[in-house]
Amino acid sequence: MKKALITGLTGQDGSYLSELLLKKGYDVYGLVRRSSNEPFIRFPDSVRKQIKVVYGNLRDTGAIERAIQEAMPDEIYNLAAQSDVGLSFRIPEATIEIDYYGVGRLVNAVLKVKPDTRVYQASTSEMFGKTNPPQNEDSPFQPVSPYGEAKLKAHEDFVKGYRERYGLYICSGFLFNHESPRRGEHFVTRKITLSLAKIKLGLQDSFELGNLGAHRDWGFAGDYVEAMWKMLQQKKPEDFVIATGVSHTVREFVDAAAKALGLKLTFEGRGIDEVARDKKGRIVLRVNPVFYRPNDVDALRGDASKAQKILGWKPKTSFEDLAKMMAQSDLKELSRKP
Ligand code: F7E
Repeated sequence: MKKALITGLTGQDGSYLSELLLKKGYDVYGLVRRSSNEPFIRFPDSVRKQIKVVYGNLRDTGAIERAIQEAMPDEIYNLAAQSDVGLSFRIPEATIEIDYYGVGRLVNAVLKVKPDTRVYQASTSEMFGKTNPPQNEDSPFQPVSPYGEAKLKAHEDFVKGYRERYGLYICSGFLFNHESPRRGEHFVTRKITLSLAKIKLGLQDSFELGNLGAHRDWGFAGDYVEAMWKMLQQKKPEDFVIATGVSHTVREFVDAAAKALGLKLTFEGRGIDEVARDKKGRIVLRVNPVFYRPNDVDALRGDASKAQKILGWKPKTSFEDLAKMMAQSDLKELSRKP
């Protein structure tokens, strides 16, 4: 039986990946941050029971080494991160601490305890930043956020660097935005579907967003964890862009999610004066500059043809189906609550 250790197990990607690996017959271990809240909120009980938990985090070398000693994994998936791009402008030091130094602690622990472990590093489209789309593995990196900077440095020093210097089997997945009903509520897609579902049910009148014109290449997280696994099953470690190849604006996501809930919205105005109205003319969405970032990536659209050719991977879920899945899941959950 193969063994896998997942850091960031309790996040969106960790939950889908652990389900996938359990289905494939893996023994799954998770490095989990101890917190006062229930960390397994995203997990069905049947899945939770099968996972072996090691408490610790990427700030703690001793905990990382203990997790590797306990699991003696064939594969490690490093999904733990301070992954909120907007927040990274406000907490750059903590972002670097986890997203850069944390990766360093992990790869050094792998070399010390079990150097034949295969490692997946969650790299990101944020590293391409201002580079014009479509972005592929050969595109230049021009990050604009502390998050993108930290992830890029981790890729250069600990993925490329440790692969070349120490022969570590380590791959970067340059994953473009990937969403699901399990997405954290502060990311834009989930904020939109949750707000619109509340508006549909009369629990809320309106909501606010920042940059409606930003383009993102949004896929379904459940499809993307398959690619992570495939990367670690190859003869040699390589890096891959994982994306749908189609991009949409934040405004288009609002529209698609609204349609899925039977709400017809009309957008009017520009910049911070833009609003969306429902068919009765009521304002349901306003722009609030508070949600703008000091520097945003305007246009991301990935070219995943290398992943298709070498891994045989391609996305299965369309943009419209993703928006519908998320909006309907939020509507169902909210309708169930007393
Ligand atoms: O923002 C705009 C915002 O926070 C998407 C992370 O998983 O994917 C994610 O990073 C866009 C940006 O994701 C709001 O300015 C407008 O242009 O959902 P997001 P992100 O920054 O693209 C990459 C691949 C990662 O690696 C990251 O870890 O939406 N936007 N209004 C807003 N964004 C938020 N969060 N909230 C708003 O109110």
